[in-house]
Amino acid sequence: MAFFNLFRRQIAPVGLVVTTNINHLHRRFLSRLQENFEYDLVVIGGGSGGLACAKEAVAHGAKVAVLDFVKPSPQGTKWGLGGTCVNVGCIPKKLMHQAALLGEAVHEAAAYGWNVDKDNLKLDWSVLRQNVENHIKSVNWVTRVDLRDKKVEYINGLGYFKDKNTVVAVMKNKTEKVLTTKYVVIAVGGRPNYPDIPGALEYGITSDDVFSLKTEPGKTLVVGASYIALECAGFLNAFGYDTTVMVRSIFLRGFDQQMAEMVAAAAAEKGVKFLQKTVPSAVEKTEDGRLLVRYTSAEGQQGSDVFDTVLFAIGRKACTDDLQLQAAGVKLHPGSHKLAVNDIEQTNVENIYAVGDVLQGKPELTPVAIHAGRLIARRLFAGATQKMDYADVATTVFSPLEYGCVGLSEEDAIAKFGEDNVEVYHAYYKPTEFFIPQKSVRYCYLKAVAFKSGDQKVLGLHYVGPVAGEVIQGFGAAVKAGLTIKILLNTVGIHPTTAEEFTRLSITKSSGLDPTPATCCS
Ligand code: FAD
Ligand code: NA7
Repeated sequence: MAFFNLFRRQIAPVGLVVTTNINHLHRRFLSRLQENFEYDLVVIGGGSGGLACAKEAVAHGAKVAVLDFVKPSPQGTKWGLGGTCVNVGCIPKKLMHQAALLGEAVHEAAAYGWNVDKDNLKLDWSVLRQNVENHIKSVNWVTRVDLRDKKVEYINGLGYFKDKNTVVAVMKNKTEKVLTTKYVVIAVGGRPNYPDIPGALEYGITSDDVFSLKTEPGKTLVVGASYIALECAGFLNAFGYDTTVMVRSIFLRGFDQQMAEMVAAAAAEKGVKFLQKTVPSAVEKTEDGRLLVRYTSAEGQQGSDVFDTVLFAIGRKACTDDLQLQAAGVKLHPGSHKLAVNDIEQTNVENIYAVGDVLQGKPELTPVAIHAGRLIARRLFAGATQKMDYADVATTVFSPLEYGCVGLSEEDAIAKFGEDNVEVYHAYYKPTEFFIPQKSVRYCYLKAVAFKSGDQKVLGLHYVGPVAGEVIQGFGAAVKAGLTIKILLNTVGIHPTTAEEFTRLSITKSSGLDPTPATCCS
């Protein structure tokens, strides 16, 4: 610090004169010193968005610190650097989904001639959990090394604002580290909600805990009917645990509802049970240590059942409570814990930006946070002007039969452009590999939502079936590039794949023709 002060007093005035002749890195260095800030950028939150932003900023010569701190869940679960996706989100979820698919594949393997003892299959939860945990720990380690190599300063402290240019990190030992900075990016993400009912916090778990449970989940109630609920219910059921999903209203709010119903029906076909139009009212411990859940239906009927695990997947709350935003003058979006930003992710305070799940009204997805985080850094430190485009972001629900989509749902397209202007091409299909093990093809279905006239620009693509994420990713690029039905149907497919079914669409919903395939096994 003494060096900085000396530099500021002795050299900076001269530096001002020569900045026209030195590169932008030196200019920024001098500007930071003149403004008396220790950092160009402090990022609060070391998850998908925060880390991407920090690394990109450093690559453009900025001096950057990232604060990351994980508060233990009410059940005491905690984890390392990297945020939700790596530790308690996408990564452990995908690994458990893969474990579920493999269990299914063993049964299929028998039909394909493999000599496997499929009737005595049993998942060893402790092996799965340990291997998932080991992978996550290795990612935590690599992330840390990467930050060190890239010269991003990592501070394992809980951040809060002292003013708009001062962030304080509260360290594990409760000491405080004060950081002054020109810019701040808030990337604190969110944490799972608990319902306000007796016993929920005491006995319930969330996605923060499920991937690292020390004892196997056993008979499980999953409360919630969206993305995380259906994914968790899917793999738990596949592992052989009696699994019930408690649905308050609809499945997969915000997604195409025809597809959402299919995802749920496909899960039910595999054994997941559903308690429709029901909410929990209390969780109590029984004498033998299990959990009695009392619930109420929409018609007011009371019921109860006993479970080993109660998993709440009822949405997430942005982690803005600890930030002391008022000290910096940052305002929350009215009535929410999230932050409203303009089209360059800037909050109402000029030097403070936000990215990722903390944003109001943006998709809560890792690649969205990463992309937007990088763009912020490029605009702040590399003179770029490109803005984040939140439209047509492809996503996949890793439910037992996966659902991938990009663009508008059928109902959103109709609401936006009118029923007369929208055409839907659809088809049921039969994946070749399903025939020998005689897997159900009842919910293998896809559709393209498009304008009715002209070349029929595609507004949305929806696919329920195997490897949905892999199928829909490439089509996501095509939709971004302005895909039309004309181009889609003029694309030669790869045979025999399920993705090629998009290129074979010929039946429109409005025709009323049967979209089931005519042949049994082509
Ligand atoms: P996060 O990754 O949540 O990172 C925020 C970090 O900031 C955390 O480490 C937090 O502890 C820390 N923090 C909070 N407050 C402070 C503070 N005051 N000071 C310091 N640090 C703080 N997305 C996908 O794209 N694909 C998927 O398949 C997928 N599956 C998911 C499955 C589950 C079960 C869950 C829960 C999420 C899933 N997501 C998925 C969503 C994805 O994880 C998030 O969109 C993404 O992690 C958001 O990144 P972020 O940077 O906004 O926040
Ligand atoms: P979502 O998408 O916010 O969904 C929450 C689900 O929980 C939804 O089905 C809700 O039903 C239900 N819910 C909400 N509150 C309650 C209560 N109190 N009781 C019962 N059920 C309730 O959250 P997710 O956790 O699935 O996913 C969040 C993001 O993380 C997602 O976008 C992914 O990108 C990753 P509703 O439809 O409101 O009746």
